[in-house]
Amino acid sequence: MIKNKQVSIWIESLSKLLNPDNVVLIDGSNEQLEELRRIACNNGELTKLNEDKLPGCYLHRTEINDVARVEDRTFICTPTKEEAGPTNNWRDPEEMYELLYGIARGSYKGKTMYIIPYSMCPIESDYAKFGIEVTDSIYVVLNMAIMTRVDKKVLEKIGDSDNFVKGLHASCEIDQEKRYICHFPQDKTIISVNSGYGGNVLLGKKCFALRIASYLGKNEGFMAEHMLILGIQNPEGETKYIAAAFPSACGKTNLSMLVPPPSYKEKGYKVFCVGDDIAWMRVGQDGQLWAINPENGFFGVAPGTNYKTNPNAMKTIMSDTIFTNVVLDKDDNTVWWEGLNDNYPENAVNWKGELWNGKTSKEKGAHPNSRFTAPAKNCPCISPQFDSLYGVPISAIVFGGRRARVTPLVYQSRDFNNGVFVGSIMASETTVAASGKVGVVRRDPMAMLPFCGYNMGEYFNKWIELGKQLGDKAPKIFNVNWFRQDDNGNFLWPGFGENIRVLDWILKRCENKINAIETPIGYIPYTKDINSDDLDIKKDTLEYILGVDKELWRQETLRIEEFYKMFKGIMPIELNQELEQLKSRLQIN
Ligand code: GTP
Ligand code: SPV
Ligand code: MN
Repeated sequence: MIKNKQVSIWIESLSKLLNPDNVVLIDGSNEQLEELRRIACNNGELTKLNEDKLPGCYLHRTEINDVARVEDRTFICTPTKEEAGPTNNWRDPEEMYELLYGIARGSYKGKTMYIIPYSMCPIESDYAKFGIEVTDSIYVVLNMAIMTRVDKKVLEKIGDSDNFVKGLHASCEIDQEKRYICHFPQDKTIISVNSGYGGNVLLGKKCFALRIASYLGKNEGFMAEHMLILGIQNPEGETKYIAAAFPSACGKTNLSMLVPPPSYKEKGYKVFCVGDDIAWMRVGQDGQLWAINPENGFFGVAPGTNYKTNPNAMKTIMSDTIFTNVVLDKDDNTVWWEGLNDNYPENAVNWKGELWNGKTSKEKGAHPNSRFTAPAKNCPCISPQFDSLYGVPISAIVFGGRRARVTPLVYQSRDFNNGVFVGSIMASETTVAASGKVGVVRRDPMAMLPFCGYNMGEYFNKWIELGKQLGDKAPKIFNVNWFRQDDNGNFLWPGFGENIRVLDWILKRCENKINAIETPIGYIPYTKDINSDDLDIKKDTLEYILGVDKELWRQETLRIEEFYKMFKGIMPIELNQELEQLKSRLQIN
């Protein structure tokens, strides 16, 4: 069935280990996927939704204990602990292989082993990287077929080489005590057991395109980043691209496909989505920074998605989409989630699979981390460059997080190294995207804390090196925070489509078109330069969220200093200098 030498050796050994009843090679054809959808509907893995209202759409529910990434059970298994660094969970590779093979042994008995060859990036791109995921879950096959480029040609590209990422997923008993998401960067291997949830099992996504790829990029000269990529076309018809890193569930998908408010549309602004979650970046032959989205679909947060907040996402998920852990409206066999609309379904099934009445129930119907998996091609504002073999040139890098206080709506770093510092001190309130406490402020450098596949100190050095390589062609670096709150917990900035007003300022700054106010942390806008025409926001509110509270920043600096201690001896000297300079600008010491 498989002629490739290295691939068949590996598959053979897995076959012996897992002991499946059948083996199926996935070729990406619609006939084959359609057959799998039929089987999954018969065995209850999927529910077919209303074909008139949601053509080609399905619903899936995961186990109740299996609804988010599990960071405390995610491991980087490098030969030494130092290689994984101070922020990753580390285990000895040999020990871990033994444990994982022990858990997976025989677990495909009575099941089918699906072999999925896939490409991250367009297959013909020089930047494409290939992977093969072995799984016992049809849900995984169907999601991978949306999120990546699953194609027979991938095996041709791999040939007899061992140049592919080996991914093994075994559902086992979905036992959370035996759940492990493990990465062996040196072996280009990922093993995931006892989960069926998104980021834990769609191995092309976080496991490969971020953790393994960041490690490969360290040696091959590219960066794998947790970033959206968007293009903004101005009234003159020029398109500039922005890459932005926000932690999970902090607004990447929303920003990447934002719909400009009427006044911007009238002027002729357009936004194009290149990617909503991951960017691979490198210095191009022209000396500029280029970014490519390795994915082929969106795995987006459902709650809060509606025609007002994200109309492009709504249109994207109207067909050929898999919904996970949302509400099933039994009356018309469609889906619903909190924040979709006020038509609370009364005759419904909640994410746990229980009968649920949205009018009377106090419990939420959809899981807060419920998701949609949709093809990028469905997105009305997908960029004409989406399938570009080279990606797009980046004019600005934006970091951001969810902070009720402290971080202003937007500020610009002083220069590239200062921008790397700004990325390194990112902090954000934790969200439902990972298991654990929600709403706790934690440091999440470049939104990569859970995704960097090697020592984060070394990773910071790679960023500093990148700046040196780019020289005066380096993009400008900014920080944004859409989530400032008042004392009652209300958001002060309208967000969503209105965020273009901030992007507009960012691009004007990149083109040196306007001045800004220098503060100890960087440059902030003059209030008049954030266009607030026809925006429902008071001038003093805008001033407040744009402001830099020096006392809060002095306290913040102490926390940054504490955080930096973790990287003693591995932190680039440039970043320690940046911290000292910030302290002196804030008159600390
Ligand atoms: P991951 O897929 O986990 O990486 O998340 P993401 O970064 O793509 O976040 P997403 O765009 O899905 O948004 C997460 C949540 O934040 C959703 O509930 C959104 O409705 C909400 N959100 C996004 N943008 C904004 C904004 O500008 N303002 C406010 N207040 N909420 C926002
Ligand atoms: C994230 O948590 O950043 C996601 C969803 O994009 S997952 O695929 O689960 O990682
Ligand atoms: Mn994400």
